[in-house]
Amino acid sequence: MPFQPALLIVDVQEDFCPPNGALAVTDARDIVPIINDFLAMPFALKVATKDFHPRDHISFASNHSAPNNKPFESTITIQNPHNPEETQVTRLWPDHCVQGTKGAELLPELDVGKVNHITEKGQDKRVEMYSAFADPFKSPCVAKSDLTEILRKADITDVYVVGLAADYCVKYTAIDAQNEGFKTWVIGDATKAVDPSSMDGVFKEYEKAGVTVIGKDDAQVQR
Ligand code: VGL
Ligand code: ZN
Repeated sequence: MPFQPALLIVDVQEDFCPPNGALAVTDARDIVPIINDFLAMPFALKVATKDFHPRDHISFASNHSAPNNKPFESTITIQNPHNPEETQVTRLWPDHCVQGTKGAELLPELDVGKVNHITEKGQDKRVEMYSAFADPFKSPCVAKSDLTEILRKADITDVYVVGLAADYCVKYTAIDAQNEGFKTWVIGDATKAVDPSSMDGVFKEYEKAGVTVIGKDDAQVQR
């Protein structure tokens, strides 16, 4: 298969950014110039994803009752709606990226005109979905995006991942991309983490999964 790279821009949305984001990641806006440089390069396909929740989403602390409803702190156990035996422990967040709100919008400084496709995710209120491919349940999977199909249709071989947040949606999206059979590269300089101290653990998970982390000057888009 000829080398056919895609750029995947994960959740570069207002709610993940200072100054007004509900779940603002420190210095998140600083990665946009780097991402715009990548958007100017000849990728075969450029996709942006959006976290896109309904107001009653299960990951919002506001939809749970005290005392286990502290954003950033509390965790809850979610059952697979199709299979009570399968569960996931997940963190609660402030309300964020609610469909139709300013917080869900992509940053205006992002060069969106060069994006070929936008994939929305996290619409199913019953499950958390960090990965832009699917929710974490396996037997069966509950919510799947259009992303695999979009990448396959374009005969993509390699996926280059940038965006927010490095330790949540970027991580799960990159690992899923590799597991879907795409050679996956995370451009470390073009991501920011909710908890930077967690990144050593993330790099270990990448190694196990076969995902490669590179610097912004090491991405080879033409071969
Ligand atoms: C994300 C927390 C909650 C992300 C999305 O895009 O990394 N993090 N929802
Ligand atoms: Zn979310």
